[in-house]
Amino acid sequence: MSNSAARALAQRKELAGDPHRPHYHFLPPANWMNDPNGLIQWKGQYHLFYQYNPYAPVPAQIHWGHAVSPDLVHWTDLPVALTPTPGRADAEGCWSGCAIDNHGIPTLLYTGVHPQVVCLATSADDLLTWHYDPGNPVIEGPPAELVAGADGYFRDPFVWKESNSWYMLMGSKREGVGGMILLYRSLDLTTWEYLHPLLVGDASTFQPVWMGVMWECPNLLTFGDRRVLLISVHGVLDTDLLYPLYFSGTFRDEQFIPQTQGMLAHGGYFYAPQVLHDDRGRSIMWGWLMEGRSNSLLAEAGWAGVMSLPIIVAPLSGGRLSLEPAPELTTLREKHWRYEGMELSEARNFLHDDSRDDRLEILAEFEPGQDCEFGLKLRCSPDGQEQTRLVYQSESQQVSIEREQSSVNPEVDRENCSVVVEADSGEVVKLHIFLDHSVVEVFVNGRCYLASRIYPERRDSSGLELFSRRGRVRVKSLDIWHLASIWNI
Ligand code: DQQ
Repeated sequence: MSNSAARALAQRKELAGDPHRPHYHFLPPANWMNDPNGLIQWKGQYHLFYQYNPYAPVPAQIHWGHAVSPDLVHWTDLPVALTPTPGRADAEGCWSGCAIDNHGIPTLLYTGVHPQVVCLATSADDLLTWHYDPGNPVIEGPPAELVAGADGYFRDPFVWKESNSWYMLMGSKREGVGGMILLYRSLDLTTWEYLHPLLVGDASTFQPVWMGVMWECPNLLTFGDRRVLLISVHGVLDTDLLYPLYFSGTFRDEQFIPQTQGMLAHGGYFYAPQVLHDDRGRSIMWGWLMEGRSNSLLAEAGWAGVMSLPIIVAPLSGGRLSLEPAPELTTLREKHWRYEGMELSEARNFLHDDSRDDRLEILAEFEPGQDCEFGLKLRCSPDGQEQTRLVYQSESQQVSIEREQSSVNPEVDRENCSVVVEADSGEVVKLHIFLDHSVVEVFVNGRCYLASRIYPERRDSSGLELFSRRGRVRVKSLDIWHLASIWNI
């Protein structure tokens, strides 16, 4: 075992006992992680790079960490891929970017800082080590006509090949107007021509959500002639108002025409998504799940940041998106409980008492009655002092995560969050929940994804209960699985 692999294993073992540390989600051996980067399938293996500070659980000295997987679920730590290097354009950080296959040459395009520029690196050993291109930076900054406001907001290259040209999207802003995605073109990946803004937001727009003042981490997905632009919205600079949006439309003659838009994820913790296209024609997305606790708690814990589950993205009618957990995750299923045809009411709840467990997959299908409100209590202590509730309200069609009792620790986030999930009349409400210690991810009817963080303090906060707050609800089926750890530690 190499020195770096041995060190990674030792760090993972050291942190394995932390009750908040996830066991089937990818995260670095220790310290700080944020955006997924450079996602690519190479010779059948899935490569995940990520924004990484190997030295402390804080966003500084950003490297590109690297891991590889045969199945989207089990990961092997590889050596750090990019390191900020004095005398280079990335001396102060190797910020986000992408990976492409340039005629068999693995190539990264990423943000060097500061100032923010585009750097290129290539690999000659199947992505293990990377060579910084001597011609860097390949783009020295935003176009002249934008430099007034955009300097310092020019990052996160996304590159793809189309009709014999390479195209690049860059995250930026238009001063006084809003977020902006810039479009570039190249024939050789080293000389880039600025074309025009691909899309500009209007910071005075608040419907369906505020468009923010700066747009980061663009991805353009292709589903036939349907194109989906993903962006991450920087609400107000340097605050934590961050959320991912998608625009569904067409890309023709180097113009993107958005037709519909929406929130890509809910809950306030999923950010900076990136998508990989695999050899089965799937679009597989990961996002950074931020932490929801104080910096002092993060310093004490020694780690911060978790990668979401792999999510299969596909188009739905009306410009919406299908969002489902990758089916490979079912290989983690161990003990299974199944219940059918239960009836919930205010007087009758259901306590699943066989497994007090922090690592569960739950698939619940409900047939709600008129004007009812029901849900699940997760990570529930026997006396209910700590509990996280996932609640569905039939009249408003709202799914809410209620966290005010999720922890007795005042230093962690405990706000509630709600999202409306239009359900066709009579449609079964399907809640597909993944609980992994401090991570909760919920897929609602395969088209709404909510991610949150919870940090219960009590070791006995591991109960699961179904309840009705109002009205009668039939539980068509309830499947519960204990999930295995992906780390052999
Ligand atoms: N994180 C990176 C930037 C990107 C931001 C720096 C999004 O490249 O814009 O770590 O979370």
